Amino acid sequence: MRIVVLTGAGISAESGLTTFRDSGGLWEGHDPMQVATPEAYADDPGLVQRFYDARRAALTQVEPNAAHHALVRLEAALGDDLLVVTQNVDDLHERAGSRRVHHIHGRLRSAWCTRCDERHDWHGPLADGPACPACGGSELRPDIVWFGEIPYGMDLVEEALEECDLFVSIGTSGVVYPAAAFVHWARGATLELNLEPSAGAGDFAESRRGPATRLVPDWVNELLA
Ligand code: BJW
Repeated sequence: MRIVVLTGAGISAESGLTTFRDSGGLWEGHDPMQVATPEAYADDPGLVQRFYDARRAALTQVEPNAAHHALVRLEAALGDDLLVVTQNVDDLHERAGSRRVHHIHGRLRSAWCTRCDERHDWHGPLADGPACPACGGSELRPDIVWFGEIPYGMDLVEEALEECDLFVSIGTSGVVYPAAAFVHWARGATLELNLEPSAGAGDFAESRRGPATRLVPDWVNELLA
C-alpha cells in the first residue's frame, strides 16, 4: 500500500514547539505570520533573522514525540511506499529516524546564499551576517519558503499523491496552500488526524480527533496489525 502522510505544526506541538495559529501571541510585537514573508525580510532583515535564529536555537531543546516515532515504524514496514511530506521546518521527523521526508516549506537548519545560490547545513545564528562558506558573501537567509514563494519539490509531491492508495493529513489547519489542496490531488482514500477539525476537514473521507501522540500511534498500530 502506497501512503503519503502530510504533517503540520500539530505533530510537533507535544514536543514543545508552538504552532502558528494556536500560538496566541506576538513575537517581538509582531504576528509570526507577518514575519514569514519576503516583504518583511526586505523591510527588516534583522527582525526576520532573529525570529528564525530563535526558532533554530529552540530545536536544541526539543525531542521527537510518539507521533514522529510511529511514522518511523510505518516506514520500517512500508519502505519506499511511504512518503512523509512536511510543512514543518523543524527536523523532528529526521531525528526520530524517518528517511523519506520532504520539506515543502524548507528547513530551519539550512541557510541559503542569495548571492551564489548554494545551500548549507546551518546550526548557528544568521542575524550576525556570517560569511557564506561557498562564496564568502554575507547574504545568507533562512532556507524557508515564505508566502508568495514556491514550495519545494511540488512535482515530486504531486506524483506521489496521484499514485498513492491513502493520503493522511496530521496536525495541520488546512489554511495554507498548496498543502491545503493535497486532499483534492490524492487519488486514494483520505484520512485526517487532528486535535480540532481543520478548514478542509469535510473533504476527508474520515476524520479522527485527538492529540497526535495518541492518534498517530493508534493508526499505525491498526495498519500494521
Ligand atoms: C494538533 C495538536 C496536537 C495542535 N495533535 N494536532 C488565496 C487563496 C489560495 C491561496 C492563496 C491565497 N492568497 C495567497 C495564497 C497562497 C499562499 C496561501 O496559502 N495563503 C493563505 C494564508 C491564504 N501560499 C503561498 O504563498 C505558498 N506558495 C504558493 O502558493 O506558491 C504558488 C505555487 C504553489 C504550488 C506550485 C507552484 C506555485 C507558500 C506558503 C508558505 C508558508 N510558509 C509558512 C511559514 C514558513 C515556515 C515557518 O516559518 O515555519 O509555513 S506559513 C505557516 O503555515 C508555516 C506552516 O508550515 C504553514 C501551515 O501551518 P500548519 O502547519 O497548518 O500550522 P497551524 O498553526 O496553522 O495549525 C496547527 C494545527 O495543528 C491545527 O489544526 C491544530 O488543531 C493542530 N494541532 N496541536 C494534533 N497535539
